[in-house]
Amino acid sequence: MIQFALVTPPASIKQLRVAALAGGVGGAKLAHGLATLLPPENLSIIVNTGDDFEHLGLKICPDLDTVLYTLAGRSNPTTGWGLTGDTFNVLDALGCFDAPTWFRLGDCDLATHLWRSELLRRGMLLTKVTNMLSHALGVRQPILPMCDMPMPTRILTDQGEMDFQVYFVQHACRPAVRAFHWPQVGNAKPSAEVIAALDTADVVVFCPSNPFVSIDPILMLPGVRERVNSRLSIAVSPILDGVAVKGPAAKMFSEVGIKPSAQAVASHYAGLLKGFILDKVDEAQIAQVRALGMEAAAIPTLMPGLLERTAVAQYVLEFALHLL
Ligand code: FO1
Repeated sequence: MIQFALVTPPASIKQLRVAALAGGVGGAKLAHGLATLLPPENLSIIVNTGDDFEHLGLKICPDLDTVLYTLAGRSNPTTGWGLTGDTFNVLDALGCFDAPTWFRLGDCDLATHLWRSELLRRGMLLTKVTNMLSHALGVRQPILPMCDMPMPTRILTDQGEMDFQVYFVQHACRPAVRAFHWPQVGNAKPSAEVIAALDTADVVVFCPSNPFVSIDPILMLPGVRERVNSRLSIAVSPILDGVAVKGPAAKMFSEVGIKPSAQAVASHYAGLLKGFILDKVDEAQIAQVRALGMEAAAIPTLMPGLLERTAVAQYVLEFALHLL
């Protein structure tokens, strides 16, 4: 006799198992909202590590730290990155030696980079290190680096090819982008934890992060795109009224020859998504997004505080339940 396992679909948003794909500040905000609504065991946050770099002998993982500090309630509310109330005495002292100070590492933030670098030097994997840092800061949701090996994003610009943070911080995103490049993608693979999070997810949420340099690096790891494709995937637009909420996403769209809009983001992910959430101001684009083969809805998507983050997360989860 053939036996069928009875899989009961989630009846409420709290029962949804969610894998969120996130970059830095925008990703952290939605992850924060999701974390307030879901039991910790039902949420995994898969984070871009293409922005990671070695600086002053330390391994810096900006997006992982932004997500970690945000979920720990310790992120700097003005910048979105770094720690609230941090001081910059070490950086000022480094300046006296003419050492590089363009990347603003706060004194307490430095403790994270020092300890992470030390644990990596002892042979621990980045996934394990991130888990230890999260545990120490009281964060119970798994924050998963997309992979354990380096996969740095390189930006090809009109001023030459450069590391992501050199482009982003040192050059303040001024050079015109021609293309994006991941020279080490051939050696990179997602961690077992990332694979498990995707395989057990009812829904994959693309947070409102930069499609080119935050979400694409996660999707290009072997096996990830296929897994995302096999789940119910929903994205929230990082572009609102043609402008990125934060960072260079809109500028990048323009420079690669695409008019920046929520619809351009949906089109970038077309084929992968079943649902797309855009901001109320872009409501008129709903029909164009639906024409790409996905369901679409418009809500207020700005998330300055926990109230708005929870409201957006609540909508994302209800939308997912409706589409399941
Ligand atoms: N972003 C900046 O624009 N300037 C900085 O000096 C800077 C320092 C920094 C230090 C630690 C950290 O975790 C993040 C930091 N960021 C800084 C943010 C980071 O460059 C970007 O948010 C991401 O890489 C893009 O998502």
